[in-house]
Amino acid sequence: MKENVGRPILDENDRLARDNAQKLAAAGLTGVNVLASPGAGKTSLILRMLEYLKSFGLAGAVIEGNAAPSIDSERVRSQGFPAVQVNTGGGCHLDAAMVSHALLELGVGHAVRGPGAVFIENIGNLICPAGHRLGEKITLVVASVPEGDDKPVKYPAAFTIADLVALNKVDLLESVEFNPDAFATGLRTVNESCKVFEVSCRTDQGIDSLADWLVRTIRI
Ligand SMILES: Nc1nc2c(ncn2[C@@H]2O[C@H](COP(=O)(O)OP(=O)(O)OP(=O)(O)O)[C@@H](O)[C@H]2O)c(=O)[nH]1
Ligand SMILES: [Mg+2]
Ligand SMILES: [Zn+2]
Repeated sequence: MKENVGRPILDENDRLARDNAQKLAAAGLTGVNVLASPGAGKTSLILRMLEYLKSFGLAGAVIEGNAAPSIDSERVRSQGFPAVQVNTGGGCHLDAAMVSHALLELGVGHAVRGPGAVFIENIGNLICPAGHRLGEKITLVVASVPEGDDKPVKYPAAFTIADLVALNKVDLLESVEFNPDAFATGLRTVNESCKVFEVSCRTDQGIDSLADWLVRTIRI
């Protein structure tokens, strides 16, 4: 019984998510849903990807989901990229209706056209964002070294649906207890096929490889 309570809302969400996906595809854009804990490095990594896409002549824009102020969207705009803010008013995930409004505000199909990507920075939380499709083609989960190597097994909901996992802040491997093999083994128990890149937004290690994969996927 309990499982059925949320069902109609989720179906409506899935319908809107399909509309968003179609709108993005029609504009030549790939939606990337970025999931992570607070502070894992979502905005930092999105900014690196935007710079990389730009260097390849590809478009990039961001929908910033935040429970409160517009610090992240201002950070993206100050680097010269289009961004809109979605304030959830304390809510812990984005849904497809919020993204639908944000796509309009961003001017997808008009001001923002592909080929390229629209990154959707979800609320920092590895649980319920995993249960809401937004219209993305790629789900990127960002984990970071200071969070510990057990996150994939503790938060399987997010890691299971990932197409791409970025293990960020590898520059801190020397100073934090983190076993990369344990992380990789845990991840493979919940997701056999996702692509994994070890990266650092501070030293730029691994950023090229991750961005290359993204560019190739956008162009397919
Ligand atoms: N050492 C190190 N610090 C990093 C790296 N990437 C990001 N940071 C730092 O981590 C902090 C959080 O980075 P953000 O990019 O704001 O993370 P976020 O996931 O967008 O954070 P929220 O939006 O608040 O959930 C900042 O102080 C960054 O400078 C990295 O690769 N190495
Ligand atoms: Mg952020
Ligand atoms: Zn939630």
